[in-house]
Amino acid sequence: MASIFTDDDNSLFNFVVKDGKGVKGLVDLGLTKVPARYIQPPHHRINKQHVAGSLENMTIDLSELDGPNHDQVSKAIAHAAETLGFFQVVNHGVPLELLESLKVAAHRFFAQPPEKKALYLKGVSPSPMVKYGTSFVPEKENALEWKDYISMTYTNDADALQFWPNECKEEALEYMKTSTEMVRKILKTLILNLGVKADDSRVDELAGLRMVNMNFYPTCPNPELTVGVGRHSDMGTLTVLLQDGIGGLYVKKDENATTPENEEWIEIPPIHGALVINIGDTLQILSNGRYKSAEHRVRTTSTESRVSVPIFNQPLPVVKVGPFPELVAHDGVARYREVVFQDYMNNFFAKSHDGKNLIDFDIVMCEFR
Ligand SMILES: O=C(O)CCC(=O)C(=O)O
Repeated sequence: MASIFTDDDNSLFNFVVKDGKGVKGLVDLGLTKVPARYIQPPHHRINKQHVAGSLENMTIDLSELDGPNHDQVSKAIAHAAETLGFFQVVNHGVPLELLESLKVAAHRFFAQPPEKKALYLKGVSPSPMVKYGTSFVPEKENALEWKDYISMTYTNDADALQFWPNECKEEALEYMKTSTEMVRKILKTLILNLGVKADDSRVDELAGLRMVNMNFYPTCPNPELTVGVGRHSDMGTLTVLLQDGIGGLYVKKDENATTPENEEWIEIPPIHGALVINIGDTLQILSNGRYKSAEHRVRTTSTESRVSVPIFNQPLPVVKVGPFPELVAHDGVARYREVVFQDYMNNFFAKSHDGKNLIDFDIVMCEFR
């Protein structure tokens, strides 16, 4: 297969990105080694030596938030948000059968012929709220990510039912709806734990922009050279993630580790029926740095294709995101400047994945003001 692409022309890029064949299209050609365009520089590869085990004891039973153990569970959620920025939840209110159907729906969407998926490419998709693509921002990346995706932003039910792909729309919509109450509860708990009042309208506007993605990571002939998703943090408030049983999601343990040699990464193990929750940049900013929006990334595998289904819960675009005034008064400093969420999003999608550069830039802005 390698013979149909050359490294010095755009044929591979056109095939994968512009024509919408995706990584899946490449793999279906039967390639035996990854094209040069997918080879990551050494510091972005996932080196097994830096894996410091897996996150076994961070599973929280959310049903206990409504019972006599409320205080204990609420503290456990805050502790996870202050330390790793990742935890898993069970008894979350999303039916287990739906979680299974979602994985099936994701496989169903990506198993379609490329021309069906290409109907949702940017620029031709029937709605700007639905986008099929590959990698993250391929035009800006030196090395591409080994991932195809479909992204569906929720505006209202009628639009979702009209524009989201038939192969997955019912499952995706139901997932978003049945997880909304859980997101509200976790967010409220986290805000209250900061000593800040959390009325419903504030909570709703902080998580009012919801995007359901389905990620597809085809089998890869050289997992040691590639990444499924490069190191990044999420920009929103809270991410809910369903992963299948294959594994490969890693979180950076110590955010102060600055060189690849002293970094340690922890795997978030797949747990049947559980959902992964992680803190996004918005919550780190709101909390004036108390909660950690953890850097994470995904490895590829040579054995089986993997799917994951995140819901990115984000502030409405017009919302101004800055540290809660109560915390600034207490801390004597605002560690982040206030930013309109739409601007933060524009910056996020303008650059390739490269750790926490966006929020770190915000900190620098504040220190030098
Ligand atoms: O696939 C995963 O486990 C994580 C996906 C992710 O980090 C993302 O879509 O931003």
